[in-house]
Amino acid sequence: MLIKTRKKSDIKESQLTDEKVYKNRRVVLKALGLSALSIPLASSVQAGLFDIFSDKEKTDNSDLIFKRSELIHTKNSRFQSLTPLTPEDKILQYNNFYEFGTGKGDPFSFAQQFKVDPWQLVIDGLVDKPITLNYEELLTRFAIEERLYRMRCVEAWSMNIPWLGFSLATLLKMASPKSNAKYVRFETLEDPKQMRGQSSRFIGGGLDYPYVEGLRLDEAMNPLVLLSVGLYGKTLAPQNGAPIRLVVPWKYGFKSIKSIVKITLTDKAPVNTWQKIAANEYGFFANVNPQVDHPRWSQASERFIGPGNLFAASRKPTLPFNGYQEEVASLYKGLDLTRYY
Ligand SMILES: Nc1nc2c(c(=O)[nH]1)N[C@H]1C(S)=C(S)[C@@H](COP(=O)(O)O)O[C@H]1N2
Ligand SMILES: [Mo]
Repeated sequence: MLIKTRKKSDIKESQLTDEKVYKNRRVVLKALGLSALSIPLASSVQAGLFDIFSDKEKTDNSDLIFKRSELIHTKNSRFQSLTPLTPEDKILQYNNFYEFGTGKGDPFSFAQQFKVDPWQLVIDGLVDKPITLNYEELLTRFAIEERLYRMRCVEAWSMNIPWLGFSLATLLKMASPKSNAKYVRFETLEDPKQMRGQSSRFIGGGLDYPYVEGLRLDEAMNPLVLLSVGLYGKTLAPQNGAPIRLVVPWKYGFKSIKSIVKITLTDKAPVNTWQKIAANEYGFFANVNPQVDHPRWSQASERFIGPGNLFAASRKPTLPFNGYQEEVASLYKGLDLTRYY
């Protein structure tokens, strides 16, 4: 077999960089089926994505992008009407995941090689039956359903996302919480080698890692709370929190913690990551509330990221509890939502 080889020294460094950047960009966009939206990829990700000297380039470049698999699921008929959905490419490329950097394009750029298998999710603390689930079990132990949910970031942008997953309550019941369990604490993977934001306070936005979130047990047991393992019919991409992440649709997005390795039942309220860094701006509850502004901006309306130009996204009024008040308002009876934001 004849293999055509070129010596690296045949090409000047400047040419090499340009060609590499150009080709990688084209290949990555193609792999994602992208056209209009093209967030520039960071160069350090492009390096190593593929080798311009190998023949690989001509055949298959899909290994540059994390591979998502089809997930068998049913549609939950209660949560099927939400239009328009945010297009898949935007959900995959406009992210908050500070472990990979603070820019909206950083998680997509820097998470494609993230290892989700092997994985271990542990449910422990005040439970009678601690549980450990591996990667395969996360995807096969529970009946997976599709639910279309609104997602509202505390930064006042929003999306409509077709999640795949199962109710957190199902898993918690399996673990049999003890009667003194009052809260649920969630923790993201800590792995600075894979998550660049964990190895530098500058890249990671000065947050303390691992990222921690928490819910009151009665909130956690509400059937709306989803453990998501996929979206748009396929397993999650790393930038969206693969292999498993929380989705709490009536709370600001930062509560929906990604890439979870630990769920601990406790009798004390967990201090969540954002509350820890700025308690006057981010509370424990973080219920979407158009009447309680963030100290630095209004929460009365939001920029909806739908089909069309990302930067011409439409504004719409923010709904109390993000539109889920019928399901969850009773959880907060008698609570001063201005004080417990
Ligand atoms: N571990 C971890 N989870 C996280 C974050 C993060 O930085 N780290 N960002 C949160 C924020 S602020 C939002 S808005 C959502 C965004 O989810 P998405 O990128 O899948 O849309 O993830 C949340 N979960
Ligand atoms: Mo957010």
